[in-house]
Amino acid sequence: MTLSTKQILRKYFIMGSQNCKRDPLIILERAAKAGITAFQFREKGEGSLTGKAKLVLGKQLRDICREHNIPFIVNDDIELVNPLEADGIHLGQDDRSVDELRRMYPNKIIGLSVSNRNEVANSPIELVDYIGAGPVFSTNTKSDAKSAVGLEWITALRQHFPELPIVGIGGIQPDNAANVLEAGADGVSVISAITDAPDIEQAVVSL
Ligand code: TZP
Ligand code: MG
Repeated sequence: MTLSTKQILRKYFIMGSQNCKRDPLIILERAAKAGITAFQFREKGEGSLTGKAKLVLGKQLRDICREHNIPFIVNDDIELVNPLEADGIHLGQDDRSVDELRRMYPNKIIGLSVSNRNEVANSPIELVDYIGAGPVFSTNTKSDAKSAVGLEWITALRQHFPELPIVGIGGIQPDNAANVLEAGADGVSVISAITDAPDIEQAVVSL
């Protein structure tokens, strides 16, 4: 069964080893079995792996995704796309340009983060497969996260782009995920809601 991009975004788990207090492979394996629909390898920030160790972990995580038929997306690590045979790449506003990446990878999933109207106006939205909107709520997971933009941002994007796949990010937990979907998102992307969950299966199911 091939999922549409909107379906892929429904429960989008993002993680790197720096987010994990337990073995990242076990966390991903459990999350995959419980029903996540996409995974993003985001090995970045304080305590993250680099070089060979990063590549080795990425391959192990990719293999878990393959086993469970879950798209494997890398976070702006362009140099990892080929060695990890990633299904897609997620770009921030300060990363390589969408135009360039689309030329390099015509058939891969390309996602782009947008936090405000100015970023939308300056981005080639027609070239991306989905947008990540946020931070919806405040988060402690990303030290340089912009300030929370609220559910209003999701609603505004949905009004402006009725058909575009949109995923919310930032501070999303089982108790507020439904609000993000009601505001117009196709799905929720989360880090700590899964990495820090006492019961991973329950967290994934209730997102
Ligand atoms: N981009 C915007 S907020 C954020 C990223 C990567 C962190 C999301 O982490 P959490 O734990 O789901 O709030
Ligand atoms: Mg980035």
